Amino acid sequence: EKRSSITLEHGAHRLGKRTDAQMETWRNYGLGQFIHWGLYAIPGGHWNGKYYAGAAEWIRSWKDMPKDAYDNLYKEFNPQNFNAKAWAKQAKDMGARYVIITTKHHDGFCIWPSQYTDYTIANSPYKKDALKEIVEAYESIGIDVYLYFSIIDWNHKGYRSAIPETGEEKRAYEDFKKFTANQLKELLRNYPSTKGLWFDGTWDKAWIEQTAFADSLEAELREMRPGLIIGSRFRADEFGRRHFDSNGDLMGDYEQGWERKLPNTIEDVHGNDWDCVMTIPENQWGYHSEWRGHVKTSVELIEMMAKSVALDGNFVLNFGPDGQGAIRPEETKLAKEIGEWMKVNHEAIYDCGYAGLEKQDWGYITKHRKTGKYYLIVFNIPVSGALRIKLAPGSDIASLYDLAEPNRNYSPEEIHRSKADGNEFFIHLKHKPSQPMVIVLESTDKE
Ligand code: FHN
Repeated sequence: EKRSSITLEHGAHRLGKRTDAQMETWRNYGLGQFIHWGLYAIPGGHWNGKYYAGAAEWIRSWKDMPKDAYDNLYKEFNPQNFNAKAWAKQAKDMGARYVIITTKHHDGFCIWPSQYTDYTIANSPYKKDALKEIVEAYESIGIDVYLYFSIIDWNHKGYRSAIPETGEEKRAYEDFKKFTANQLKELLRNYPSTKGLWFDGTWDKAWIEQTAFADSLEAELREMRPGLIIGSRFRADEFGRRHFDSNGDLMGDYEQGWERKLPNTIEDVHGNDWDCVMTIPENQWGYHSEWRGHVKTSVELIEMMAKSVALDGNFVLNFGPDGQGAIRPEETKLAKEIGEWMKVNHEAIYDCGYAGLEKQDWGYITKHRKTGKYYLIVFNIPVSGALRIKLAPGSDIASLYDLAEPNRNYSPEEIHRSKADGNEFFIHLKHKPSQPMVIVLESTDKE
């Protein structure tokens, strides 16, 4: 519900979800892969033997990192182990249906040969267009590609986080705006098969003030590429509101605010599409050679994915290949484990969303958007061994089976129906699985 309704020129231009086919595809992905790959992968969170405790892709901003040294790293960018086909194959085996790749992070280094700056891969010893290799490899294996683009650009002379009203700085920022627009159009021209832009680095005061410019640039980009998908991080409204405009309406096609965190209830997502982008360690996106603190397990990640889908979102897991282009063994192991689970259980994730049933403590319930089947994704088996489920009034269980064992229906002895509340059932489990399990429930619901 709208909180207020003032007239906005640069607020949301659409209320409610997009209903076109491209967005429908996006909504149904379930699982995506994020890749942060750029010059920061070379130092990998260290400089001169010192450990940088921040996110590896931010190392340039560290007091112990000489800026000159960082800005010359492109002369060493020559990833000999980079194999886009191997990345794509691993993502596919994990079960990812889309990838978001950093074309340019805050440092400004472009992994495509942009004609608008010299700070690109074309001037590195690698020379080749890595972005093109990535787009081709992923698409040829059936994974849709989205382009991450940082508005913050520490390399561009005109970039500022804040600018005065007039004067030279202001003029230089105008050049920066032009440059940004040029690069975005160049990306859409050069990689016409990609599906959307994933914006980042849009929180600076200077950028927030570019309301009209950003709004018209977004319109131009959308016009260039009908169906293009852009999230809520690109622009602010005329009152400086980001993501949600001054009326509380979402700007862009989906909410991009779920970074390293998840909503807890369906109310938290306000009926919008959304994605959650998640790191494997606590806060490292680019390659850091030494992960400290908690590193998530595959079961934790699968749980986050299930929770995302159960709340109508996509889950996007980040990978940070190293300076030679190799994906680190820890990530490879997790991708493999998630892939093994997905091989058996992907039906509970793909093309599924919010089930509309009461949340239960044992896990998450998703619902297939076409078949209407419910998937009970179980993470915490109660000591009683009985899983409670509450169906819609008047509906009954038509069939119940484990996704891993579709030919064995649960027997009547295993399903207890509550007498007091006819829609409440208890499913008695005979075994405790070592992995999160999925039970398929077909109900007698008529929709
Ligand atoms: O500063 C970046 C960070 O390095 C990383 O790219 C994440 C990914 O969503 N975005 C920014 C922080 O919000």
